[in-house]
Amino acid sequence: MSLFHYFVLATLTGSAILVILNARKLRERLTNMHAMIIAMVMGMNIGLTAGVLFGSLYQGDLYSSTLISIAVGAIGGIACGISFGTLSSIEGFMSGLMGGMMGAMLGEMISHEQSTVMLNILLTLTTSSLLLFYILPNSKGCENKVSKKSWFLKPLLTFVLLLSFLLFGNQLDNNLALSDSSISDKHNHGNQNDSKLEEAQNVILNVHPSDFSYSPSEIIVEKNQATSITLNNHDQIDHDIEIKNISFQESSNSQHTEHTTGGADFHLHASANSSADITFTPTKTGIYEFYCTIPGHKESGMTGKLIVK
Ligand SMILES: [Cu+2]
Repeated sequence: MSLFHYFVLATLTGSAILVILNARKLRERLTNMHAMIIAMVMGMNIGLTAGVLFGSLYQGDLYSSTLISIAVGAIGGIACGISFGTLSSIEGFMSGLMGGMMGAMLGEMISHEQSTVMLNILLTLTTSSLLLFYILPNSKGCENKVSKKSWFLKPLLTFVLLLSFLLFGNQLDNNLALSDSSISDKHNHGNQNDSKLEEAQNVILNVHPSDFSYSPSEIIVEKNQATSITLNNHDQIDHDIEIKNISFQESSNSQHTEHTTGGADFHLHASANSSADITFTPTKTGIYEFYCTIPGHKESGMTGKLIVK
């Protein structure tokens, strides 16, 4: 459901409420036939519009869209007829039922873009049909003459109001398209981040057999740039890297902490004869000491320096 769809449903509900209000006010001026025509037109319009809406929303599931649409159409039709009496209610009910069924089939068959156009047409029909209240009583004959000079302004005003209202609804659809494109922009932005990851500064640290040292033992990286550290352990025993109190954002870690000693901020563990890597972004400059946490290794010289510029 997009904003435009909510707009359509709100307009349908508003139209039905306007019919109820107008019916109460103008009931005396309308004949039974007038009332039945209004109930039928409104019920049919509401059913058709709701049908196209749900038909296009639930494309591929005509059963559900038909059920929902005939329910909406029938309720709308009854609502439009109930203030006039039983006959009009029945008329509205059947028209809504039929409109909902036909609308759902139409919505099922047409594309999304076509359904937007169709919804606009049907919405125009529905809202314009409200004018029946003002056209029908006059056709009785008694009030048919032009009494005020401003009479021609009314249809014009109505037209302008209706047009701006519907344009507003369409704007919702455009906004949706805009937000869709901004989502894809964000997506592209995400891709840019991905390519930044690919451009990450790569640091490879080797640990040679029985050497108890890192090669190289000093690494320089740049602040706020994605950095990947690969620890290639060629030794027969496990080694790792630990850096305390370093500010960084971790992006990925192939092998997570296996034997952290308390308070460690950064940890990368490589099992015997294997390698491990971590991608992170250092967020503070400084010189950090790194070392191996396996007992005795640090003391044997497994230390190094990470300089964040
Ligand atoms: Cu070690």
